[in-house]
Amino acid sequence: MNPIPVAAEPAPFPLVAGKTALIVIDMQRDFLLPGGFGESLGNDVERLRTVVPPLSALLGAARAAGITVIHTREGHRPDLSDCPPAKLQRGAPSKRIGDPGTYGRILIRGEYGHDIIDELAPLEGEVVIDKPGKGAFYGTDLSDVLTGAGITQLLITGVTTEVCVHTTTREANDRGYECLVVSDCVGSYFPEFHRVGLQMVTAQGGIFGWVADSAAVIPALHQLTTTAA
Ligand code: C5J
Repeated sequence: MNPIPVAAEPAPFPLVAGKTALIVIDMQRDFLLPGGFGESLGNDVERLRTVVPPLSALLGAARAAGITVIHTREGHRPDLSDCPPAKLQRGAPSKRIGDPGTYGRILIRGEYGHDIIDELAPLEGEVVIDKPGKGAFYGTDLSDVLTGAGITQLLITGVTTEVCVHTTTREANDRGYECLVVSDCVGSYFPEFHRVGLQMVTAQGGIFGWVADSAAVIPALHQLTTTAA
């Protein structure tokens, strides 16, 4: 089947049936819930929460189209053995990874706050990648999962635009994946970082990939569904 072109910057993005995965990055309670880790650092979590409705709609369309869905969670083992001291010691001294927070120990696997928000909870059979770093490839088996599923195209969503979304997009681009960052399905605590982060993806003819909004991607996913049926 021919790729379905998605209207995107800097050029149409080729959506390829059977070779496309939706990546949902770090939509975790620690980052998104009022009273959580993100808010305790002085951030306005509402900026991230604007991502939830369009991302829910995109996730629904991706599931209906039968494309591979992969969720990620940033976090660490309870003994912090996979958290480099440089990461642990940086940031606000009052709240550090592993400290007790409103939703359990901050960014520790198995804690309530580490898990994905209810609205975007993974379905049975969807892959969840636990990552110790900002990029989803570092220290994980994401490469093996994508290679095994024959994926070449990534729809990248989640938080935050300039940190984990950007790092993952760069890692994926270097590995040869074609990456479309969905602009209203990624979010940042900092509007300026979000805006410039998206510009950086498409600069110089798409140095890291493509950018389009969910209004452009969802109809293409519907088309994938009807063509496959
Ligand atoms: C951060 C992330 N910002 N998921 N994590 O520490 O972007």
